[in-house]
Amino acid sequence: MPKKIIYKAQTELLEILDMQGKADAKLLKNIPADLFVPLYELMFRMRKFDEKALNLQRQGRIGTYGSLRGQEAAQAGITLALEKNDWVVPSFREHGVAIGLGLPMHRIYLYWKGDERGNIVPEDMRLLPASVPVGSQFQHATGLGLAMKLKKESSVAVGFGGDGATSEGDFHEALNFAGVFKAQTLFFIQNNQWAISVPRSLQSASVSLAQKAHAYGLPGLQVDGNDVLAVYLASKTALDHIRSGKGPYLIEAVTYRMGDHTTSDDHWRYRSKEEVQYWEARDPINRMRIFLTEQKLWSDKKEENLLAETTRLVESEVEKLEAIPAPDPMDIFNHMFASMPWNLKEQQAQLKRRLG
Ligand SMILES: Cc1ncc(C[n+]2csc(CCOP(=O)(O)OP(=O)(O)O)c2C)c(N)n1
Ligand SMILES: [Mg+2]
Repeated sequence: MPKKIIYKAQTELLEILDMQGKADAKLLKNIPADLFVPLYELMFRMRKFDEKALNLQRQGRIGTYGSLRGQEAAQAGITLALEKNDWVVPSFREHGVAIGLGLPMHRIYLYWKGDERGNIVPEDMRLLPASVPVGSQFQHATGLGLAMKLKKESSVAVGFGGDGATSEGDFHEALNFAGVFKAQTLFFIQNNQWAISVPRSLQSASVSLAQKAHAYGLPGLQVDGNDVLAVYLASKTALDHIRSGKGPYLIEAVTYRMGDHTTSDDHWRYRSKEEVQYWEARDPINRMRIFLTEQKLWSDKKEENLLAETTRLVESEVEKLEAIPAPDPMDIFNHMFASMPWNLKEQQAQLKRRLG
């Protein structure tokens, strides 16, 4: 018997805005025009939140912080495509998504202050706490997506992870399971080119991360993650696909972590000036501002007002943060075990004596 081709695949890349802020007119028609300004404003808020966090860390007012600078389009595009009842399962860099969902900034700063109370999500939000073990979020997202299906809800669970997270076994298990059981899950990969100091080229020999979806029987789409319009459209397409019962979907948003991995890192030890400059020229916020200005939806005056309003918001959130009393040191023993093991009880008693 001659050999037959049993499977052929191709992976698409979606881009709408070019570097001059010009949009593909045909694709643009798929995006409600009344979202253009909100997408920009949300990215702007994320950037100001982030700049303040870095300053607070350098002043010793919060602890180690992981910046999202450069990833604002990826995070705003998906967030504004979500519906109220969708589940968000973040890793540790999705503060922009949390802001977009309405989590007050001071809660997020509190978490990065090393205070786990900042990681307690209000009950009325379908947002899981930030989670540091790389890749573990995907399995939670698959589980939630399956739960939504069994409950016959049209909600989707979105699991976030980075390029590095796609090398974890968890990622592959989650995709495999979701594919077989048609979980209502969107896997949203922010490929920011680096996993701490490990470049994308050492992460996988695949041409794209999006194509990994094909092996598990689900669609995978690559999108320009610094083009907020493209990320919105890709997300909307994926969410509609999942809501209509066709099963899970994977998006790879190609973007760049413009700063250090966290404030404990120095990215200049492993990245060149040229590389960083290349991506700075692709800053997602500047690109969208050019587009809005060309569309006559933006002006210097509007930018000035937005800056003043956002600065006020961020400052008032920092005031709220700093008005929160420090946690009780005894809390360190709580919330881990249903009944405390003997050795922790001993340590608890010791600390109590010490604190008087
Ligand atoms: C299971 C696990 N291994 C290692 C680490 C240490 N670690 C924290 S972030 C990170 C890199 C993650 O890279 P990526 O998934 O690309 O996300 P990014 O930090 O770029 O947003 C590593 C290795 C961890 N937190 N969890
Ligand atoms: Mg990464």
